[in-house]
Amino acid sequence: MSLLFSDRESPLFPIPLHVGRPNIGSREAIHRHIDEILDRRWLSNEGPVVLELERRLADYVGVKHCLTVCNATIGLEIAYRVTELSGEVIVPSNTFAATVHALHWQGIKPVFCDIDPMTHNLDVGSVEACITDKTTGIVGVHLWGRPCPVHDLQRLADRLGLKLIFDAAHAFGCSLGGQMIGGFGDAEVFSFHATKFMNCGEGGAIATNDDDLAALIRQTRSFGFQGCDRIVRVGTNGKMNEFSAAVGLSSMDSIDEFIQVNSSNYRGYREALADIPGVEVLAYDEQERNNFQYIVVDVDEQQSPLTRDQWLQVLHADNVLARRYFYPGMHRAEPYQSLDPFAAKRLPVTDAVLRRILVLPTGTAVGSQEIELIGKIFQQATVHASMLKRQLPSTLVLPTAPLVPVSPGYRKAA
Ligand code: T4K
Repeated sequence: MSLLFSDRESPLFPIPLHVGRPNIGSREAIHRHIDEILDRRWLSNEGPVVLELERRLADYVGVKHCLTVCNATIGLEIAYRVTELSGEVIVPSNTFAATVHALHWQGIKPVFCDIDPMTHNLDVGSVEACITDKTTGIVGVHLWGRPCPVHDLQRLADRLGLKLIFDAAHAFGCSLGGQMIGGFGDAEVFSFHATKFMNCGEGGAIATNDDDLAALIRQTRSFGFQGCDRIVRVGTNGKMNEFSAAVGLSSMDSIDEFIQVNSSNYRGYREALADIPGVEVLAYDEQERNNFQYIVVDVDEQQSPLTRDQWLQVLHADNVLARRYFYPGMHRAEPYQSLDPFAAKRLPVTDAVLRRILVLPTGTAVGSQEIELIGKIFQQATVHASMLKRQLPSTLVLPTAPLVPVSPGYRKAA
């Protein structure tokens, strides 16, 4: 029920607006691919659609190898394993669980280090301060698609003989200094999950320019097989199937359109929220290529009429299901909190950033009309801030129910 529009009995948006509503490419292309896949009776194991997608991805990114996997989480596990990470690895806490779980899953200790307050990416000074004689690598996350300080991290890694992996789950289609993300470090891992602007339903890819590493990745994602019945190393099942690759190919066909929509939404949001005090849509560097897939709002509670969590409640009441990625941080998630209970002491910037961020819906399910209405919610809430402040707690108790679609309207939604 809307907290702002008292003339309305239902929320402003009858159908919820999600942050991660998938972009859908050409249905005809997907159906055609699926028919061909069924005719061929070749459904997985490096089939022709997967191989075509890998060629397209590698061309787009400008890397020698872009090896598909069933999701980025497994992709990270494989990347960590083939680069022989062990002992301790430096990683940000302000990331999705997968970056960190994939380390712990393989018996590696994640050591959280702090981030830069402007970029939200690894702070090189903090990385260096966390290094011990057990450190074997650094994992950077190109958060929101904005690149890490790649060159400084590479220099540090080279100097200390460390491996450097990038979790590029958010950064497909983004560049640094004109070079596409995918070609940096030892390997970079993309996500093509349903909620990513380029998606396979579930999927991901490991990009690398290293031929030997690529060969290891191929074996590792397929049980360690070399050829038909020879197993040469420990492996897993990380293969992408043909149906996911078909969705990925149609997504690649529409990639320019998806980026165009995201970019226009980004501009729309910046305009719509420009006059709200203490509320700022994080900027992308327009000298670079961006995918604009995350609309990240920074709330400065000293200036803003409402706290970040109050904004969240106001938006949710009108069915704008904004998220506070990646609150409260992996250092406060189990088992990491118990394993390193004092991590927060060295993460003041991480904690501050995690309290300020709100992510708004975008993608092809959102357009200028929705953004205009969301702008109106912010404006009205600013006008009625005193009333809302009396009504709403300043910090939010997390909902226990998942945000799962139930309305029949979903069937019709684009
Ligand atoms: N590294 C980083 C930095 C990442 O952000 C991620 C994933 C990974 C690694 C691992 O990548 P994968 O292994 O997933 O390939 C979502 C995504 O599930 C997750 O992939 C993504 N990051 C993360 C940032 O967002 P949740 O838990 O916030 O939301 P989820 O999946 O429930 O979806 C969000 C909303 O989207 C839902 O409330 C409803 C809507 N939705 C979702 C799906 C799946 C739809 O409308 N349709 C759909 O099909 O994690």
